[in-house]
Amino acid sequence: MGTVARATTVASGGAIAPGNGGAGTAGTLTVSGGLTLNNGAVVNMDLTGTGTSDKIAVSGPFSASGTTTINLNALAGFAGSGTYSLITGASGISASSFALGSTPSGYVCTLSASGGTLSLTVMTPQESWRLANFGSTANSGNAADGADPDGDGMTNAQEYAAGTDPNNAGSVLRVSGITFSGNDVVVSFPTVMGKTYRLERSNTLQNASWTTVQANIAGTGGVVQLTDAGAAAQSQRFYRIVTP
Ligand SMILES: [Ca+2]
Repeated sequence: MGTVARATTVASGGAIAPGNGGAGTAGTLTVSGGLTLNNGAVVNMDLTGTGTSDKIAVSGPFSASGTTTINLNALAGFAGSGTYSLITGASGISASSFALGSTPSGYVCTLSASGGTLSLTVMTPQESWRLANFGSTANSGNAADGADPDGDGMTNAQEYAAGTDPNNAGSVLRVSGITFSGNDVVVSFPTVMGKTYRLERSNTLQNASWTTVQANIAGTGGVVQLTDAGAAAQSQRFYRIVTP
């Protein structure tokens, strides 16, 4: 879908966009006279399938100085999770020469380079979480959503939602303290920064009896205390903490 036979240099502020017609369509741009990326260069790439997305195929010498920004644009056929070869045939290419600019929303994108190929790995946030905690993106074995490898009674899917450590039985979402304060009950629980929580109460433990004490509780990374006003007068009351 296009060949540049001469030596190609992308200067600072200059942009290169493979594909038939450039941005908005996917294809391979062959640069047969070598490619030089100068600090501040921009590469705009459209993503569809893992084998059909934009790619720059280099033959001849390759060099990159400073940082080139790669902007990723998901087309209608974007395949999502997978590995995409962005630049091939670029002897000596290093991921440290590149920074990602815009990326598809809802995905975690990382760059890596090996053997002259710059590759893009696309993961869902949950796949990225599995990789960080279990070394695999696959929903299987210890990394399976329904598994509980640390034996704390919370499945991996629950620990992902709560932001807790699935390999540490001491890192778990639960009410950690209930104390009386005059006529009120004060409920404590450990939180994770960036997560939101809801405190619920029930007098009977019946499924339909749970009601919200407070919603949209912002995690701080520390223990949060909430007051259930007047609750000390109840003969019994139960609490649970949930994530939305
Ligand atoms: Ca667990």
